[in-house]
Amino acid sequence: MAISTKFLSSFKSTNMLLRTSSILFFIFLGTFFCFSQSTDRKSYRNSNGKNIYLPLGKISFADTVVDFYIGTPKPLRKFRNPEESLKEPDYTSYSIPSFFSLGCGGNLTVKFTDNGFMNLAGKDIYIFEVGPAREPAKVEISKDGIEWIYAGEIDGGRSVLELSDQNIDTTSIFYYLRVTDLKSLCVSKSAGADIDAIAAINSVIHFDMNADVLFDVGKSELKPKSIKTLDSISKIMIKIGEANLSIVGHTDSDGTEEYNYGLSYNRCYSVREKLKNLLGNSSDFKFSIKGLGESFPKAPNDSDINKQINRRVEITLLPPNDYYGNIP
Ligand SMILES: [Ca+2]
Ligand SMILES: [Ca+2]
Repeated sequence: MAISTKFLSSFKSTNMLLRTSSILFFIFLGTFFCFSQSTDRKSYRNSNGKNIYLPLGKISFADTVVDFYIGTPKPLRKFRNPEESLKEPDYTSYSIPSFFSLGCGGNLTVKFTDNGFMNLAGKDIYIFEVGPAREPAKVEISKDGIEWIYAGEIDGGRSVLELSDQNIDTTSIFYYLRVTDLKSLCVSKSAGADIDAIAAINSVIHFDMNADVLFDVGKSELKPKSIKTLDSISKIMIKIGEANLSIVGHTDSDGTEEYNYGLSYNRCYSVREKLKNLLGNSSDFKFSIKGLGESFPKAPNDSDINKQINRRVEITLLPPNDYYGNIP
């Protein structure tokens, strides 16, 4: 749900901006619900029979194919469907084409749409590679699909990545991942790495909400209309079941710094209380709230539109504390 500053600044009227933000937000929620029905299991078996635990469960998998290139020599035709690399792993045997073969030197770019991922404690990404030969591949990640960062390599014995190994920062949220076959084993019938699924172990779900949708100017009591938005978020939380929830508030530069710290904190407090109320006793969440006032603007506070961009509440679901406690 990140909306770029460039995109936002192209809007002429404040109302249009608000309306469009809301529409995009609900399209996002709709997308989420399509993908998150049914199961709450959080461990997925790799092709060696080992269970891989994903703290946020089913949403943690890559969701759409952005781009792909099939290398040469090419794999058999039946292994050339890149969609087979999405969602949960479903490999049963090598004869069933439930995975995507990159071909020698080929690549695949996927996007996570109902989750992002971060470099947090422990391993961060798991690639379910299958097939008789495990071909080495390079992995890169991106926040926006434009600027890419090297994230490491997978090979026959290692399908898991720790982003700290490449000194990747611990505050960015990534949404894109690219796997490129390294051309070292180009003879098998499924030439190139064979990808069944791509999982973010350290998945996060981030909502960047315009504060004007939730609050009247200078107020920290939620508008009646905001309940629909928070109710949608609480439904996602209930599906996840257990997570840490960070709520961070920001203001524009109108008013004193002290006033803005107070306002942004009080707004986070209202959001937390409402979410707790909507969740009831059905889930297990640990909340943290932080009011950052005007100290982290997204845009210079030099126009009404930019000020509106800066007035925001960011909600992020992260893997639960219990999970971090169990990391060796
Ligand atoms: Ca996903
Ligand atoms: Ca990590």
